Amino acid sequence: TACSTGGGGSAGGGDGRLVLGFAQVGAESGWRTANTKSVRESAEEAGVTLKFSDAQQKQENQIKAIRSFIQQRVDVIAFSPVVESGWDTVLKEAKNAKIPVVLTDRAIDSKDTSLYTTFLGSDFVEEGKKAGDWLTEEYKGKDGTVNIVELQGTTGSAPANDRRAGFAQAVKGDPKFKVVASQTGDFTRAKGKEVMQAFLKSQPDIDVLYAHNDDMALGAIQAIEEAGKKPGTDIKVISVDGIKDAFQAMADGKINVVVECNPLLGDQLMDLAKKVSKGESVPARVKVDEGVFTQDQAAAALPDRKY
Ligand code: GZL
Repeated sequence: TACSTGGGGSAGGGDGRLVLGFAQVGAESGWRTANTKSVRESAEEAGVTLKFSDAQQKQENQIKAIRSFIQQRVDVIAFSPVVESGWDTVLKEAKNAKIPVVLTDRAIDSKDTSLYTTFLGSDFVEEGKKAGDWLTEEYKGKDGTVNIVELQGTTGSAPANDRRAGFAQAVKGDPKFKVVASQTGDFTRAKGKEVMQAFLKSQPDIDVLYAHNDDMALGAIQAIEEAGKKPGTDIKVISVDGIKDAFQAMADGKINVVVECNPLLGDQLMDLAKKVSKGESVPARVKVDEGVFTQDQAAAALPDRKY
């Protein structure tokens, strides 16, 4: 069949519509649900035929999905890599099939940057740094050790690695900040609660929780309250993402600051996919705008939150 767009061929039956294969991480968090909704809605609006797979947070399922998209000869493949490593083989297969690949949300650590055309997503090191900067500001001029426990995102994922690095970088200048425990909560509420329960048992004195996403923070808040402590007061809570439930928790005084991570990538993804399929040049890196929200801003911002 004639290739309708790019080198991919016309998996959509040659009706001229772009066919995009999207291999999503899973449905582990409020952020992910919002990201999926954005991709689906934007594909609809852009007239893009979307083939969507949910990998339940397993790399082997994402690899299977990408292979299936290659078999179906989609025009473009996009995915959010659940972890940073282990993608070269399958992405070489996509390259050999002349199907361009767009990374969205999370990045990979492959040395071969020819394996994907562009990366659309946040700067997670910057997000970690914003979290650490808030903490150093909060404790400016106060002495005495500040004991921090950290709920890391999915082991091996770019957001977990980079949010940890950015935070550590921001607080390393002041020895009063001590990360006394750091463990993955896999970006989920259930695991975040479970690990926070363990921290509360093993750590005699916790001043701050730094959670790599809101879902783990919200799970941890339940554990903190069940332990008879006040989240946001006895234990300060720093979180990342900015889902509505986190804004509500901030308004309720249970989270102190949320570093925003924008999941609404759908429109930019469709625009990039169309350009890439036509062989038009696109930037190698497309960042997204995002801010930081503190408790005093939460109530006013809540009505306008889109996810
Ligand atoms: C970040 C994204 C992370 C979110 C989590 O861009 O990959 O994965 O912070 C989600 O909520 O599970």
